[in-house]
Amino acid sequence: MNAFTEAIAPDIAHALQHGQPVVSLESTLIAHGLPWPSNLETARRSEQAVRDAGAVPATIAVLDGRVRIGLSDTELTLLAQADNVLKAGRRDLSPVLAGGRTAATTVSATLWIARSAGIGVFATGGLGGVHRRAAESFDVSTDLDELAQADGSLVVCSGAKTVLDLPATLEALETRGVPILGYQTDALPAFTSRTTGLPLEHRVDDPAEAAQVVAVHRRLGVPGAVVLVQQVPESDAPNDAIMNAALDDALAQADRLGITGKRLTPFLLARIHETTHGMSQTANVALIVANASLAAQVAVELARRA
Ligand code: PSU
Ligand code: MN
Repeated sequence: MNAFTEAIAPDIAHALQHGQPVVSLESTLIAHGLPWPSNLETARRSEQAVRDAGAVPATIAVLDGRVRIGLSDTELTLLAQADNVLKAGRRDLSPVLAGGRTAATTVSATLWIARSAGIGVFATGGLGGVHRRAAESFDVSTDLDELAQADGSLVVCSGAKTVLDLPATLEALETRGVPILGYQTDALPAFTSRTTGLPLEHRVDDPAEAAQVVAVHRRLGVPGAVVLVQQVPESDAPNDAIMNAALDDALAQADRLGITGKRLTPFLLARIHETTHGMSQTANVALIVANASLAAQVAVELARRA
């Protein structure tokens, strides 16, 4: 029994009770990261990718003041379509629940809820991190602090979002003691870009090898999560020059409009999706689904070892 026992959908509760693999999925990318109807399609495809790999998907959100772990298709649709859905990081959870509000959960909130409910594997698109010019703005995502305290969790992603200061984000993860494993890569991917050229020290080449690292991390009791990063599939990777131009344009536009704080990431993603005529969006969807699949494959390996 824990605070979220009643929040868990029956199929997920059953899987957890029997030590079967479960993968949690965040909802901010549905409500704020992708436009309708591609967001709903992505949410459905991610869940299907988890099932196809032999695990149970657990999409997490807050509906009418209640944490929900596992959403029905009607609830997924509501989250994808509604325009009054809040974006909740970990610190927003208590006020959102107390106020009976509906919110999508970011990496930090989702990871915290998932771990509290006993779900140890999580998948997303790109992590939040240190924003450009953070030295003046202090804009550093709570995602990093949650990664530092999410003991024993595995987080599968495509690195951090290109809109961030990536070398600084890597440094911040190092400071917090968060190990990063490249999945079939020796460099940090940056979301829709296959590489940043920033070297990673650790690499694994299949799900069993990744599971082995997580198992050792858990056994030793080293604090924090393990991050597993993979590149966007080659066939869906957009042209880097076009993406960089779109990013510069989006950053300048955000500057002109004075958009900062938690509104910044959704604004930049939407603007880049627009100016690349969907190219970045196609890549964004592809990497999210691929990460859900990889997370499930590692979750299956972990369950086999338990
Ligand atoms: N990855 C995506 N799309 C997103 C996000 C990540 O592909 O929308 C979200 C995640 O939920 C992440 C959040 O936790 O952006 C970070 O927001 P901020 O930079 O405001 O901390
Ligand atoms: Mn921020």
